[in-house]
Amino acid sequence: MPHAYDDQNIFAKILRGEIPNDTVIETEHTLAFRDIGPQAPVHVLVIPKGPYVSYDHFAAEASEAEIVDFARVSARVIAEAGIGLGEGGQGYRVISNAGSHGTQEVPHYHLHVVGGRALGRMLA
Ligand code: D5M
Repeated sequence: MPHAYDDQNIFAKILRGEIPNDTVIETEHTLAFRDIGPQAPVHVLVIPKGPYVSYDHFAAEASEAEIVDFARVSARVIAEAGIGLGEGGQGYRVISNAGSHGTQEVPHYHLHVVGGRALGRMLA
């Protein structure tokens, strides 16, 4: 079954400029912005600008340019927050919830970048 994208989801509205966001990095294919309910000192969401629902949808159907840009922006978010191991940071967690079993709330693919404190074994 193909992935059905709902263009009324809140991240689609952010991408269209209909509601504000706290942007960290924006590129041609990718937007990174602060989560509205941060669960740690660093909590940034990285989203592709294209209409992808989930990790598997994005990874299977996005162009290589979109995928590389997404990965590089995610790395920049980590580096610029000072949490990356390459910068002497103490680490972080990246997580992507998908569908009902994954407890996904917003049906536009996003990566949570979380850090700045010891996170425990799972993100609550
Ligand atoms: O998580 C969806 C995440 O999106 C959740 O951590 C809150 C965040 N969120 C919801 N609305 C906004 C706006 N308007 N700005 C920033 N962050 C937002 P999920 O993985 O789908 O469960």
